[in-house]
Amino acid sequence: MSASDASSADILPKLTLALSKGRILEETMPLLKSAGIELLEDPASSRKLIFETTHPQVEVLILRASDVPTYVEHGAADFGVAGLDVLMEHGLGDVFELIDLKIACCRLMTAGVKDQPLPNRRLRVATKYVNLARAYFAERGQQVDLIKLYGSMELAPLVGLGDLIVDVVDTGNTLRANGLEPLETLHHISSRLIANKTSYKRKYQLLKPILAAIEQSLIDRAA
Ligand code: PRT
Ligand code: MG
Repeated sequence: MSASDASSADILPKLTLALSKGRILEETMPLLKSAGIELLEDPASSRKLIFETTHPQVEVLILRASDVPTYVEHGAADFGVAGLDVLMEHGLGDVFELIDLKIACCRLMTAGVKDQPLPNRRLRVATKYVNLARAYFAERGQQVDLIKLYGSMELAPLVGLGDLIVDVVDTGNTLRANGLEPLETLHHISSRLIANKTSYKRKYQLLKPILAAIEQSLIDRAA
């Protein structure tokens, strides 16, 4: 590479993409590949948090799933992938939701101890989705006490921390393995491609072919 190549690469505008490790990263990678974007290193075996890609203008940030909307909202990342559960809990207002990627699908549900009737008093509900749980029970006119947790919700009812949980469920195996049963569905969930509003306008020329390639691979996938 000549000196002039290096300097022109430096001044090219960058697009920063926020992803989270695990199912979202795994299921987003094939879609990115269709847009010519592959990570140069495997995040599973690296402690890095910023990754270069085969696309000279795209870099990937690996974040905690629940932090993705915050990075995108503040423009610390230009675009990102987050579950609808995380987006709704965060509040959808300040980012553009561009594409339903139809990946990492699951349901946000209430669950309780299997075959155990609910007590006849104000229920206690343990969840990391306190905003969504509050809205759900308020809509039903049901007064509940919410207990905020950050993980392992399935444990709570087993040790008397709450009568119900609100959590995402895929196969239901984790509930069953812990003697719980799924009850009501609050929302059907999939992951969404979101963008910072300013980045979307300023970097549209850079984003456009990436969005088009992702949309095309979703069409091919559905066919
Ligand atoms: O783990 P961390 O606290 O950092 O964040 P996170 O749990 O939000 O991240 P991650 O990667 O686990 O989930 C990212 C997104 O994937 C979520 O926001 C959902 O939109 C989506 N998703 C899809 C799921 C599941 N399926 C899912 N099954 N997220 C979590 N789970 C959990 C579920 O709660 C259960 O504990 O996985 C476990 C196994 O599920 P079952 O029902 O198949 O047994
Ligand atoms: Mg998790």
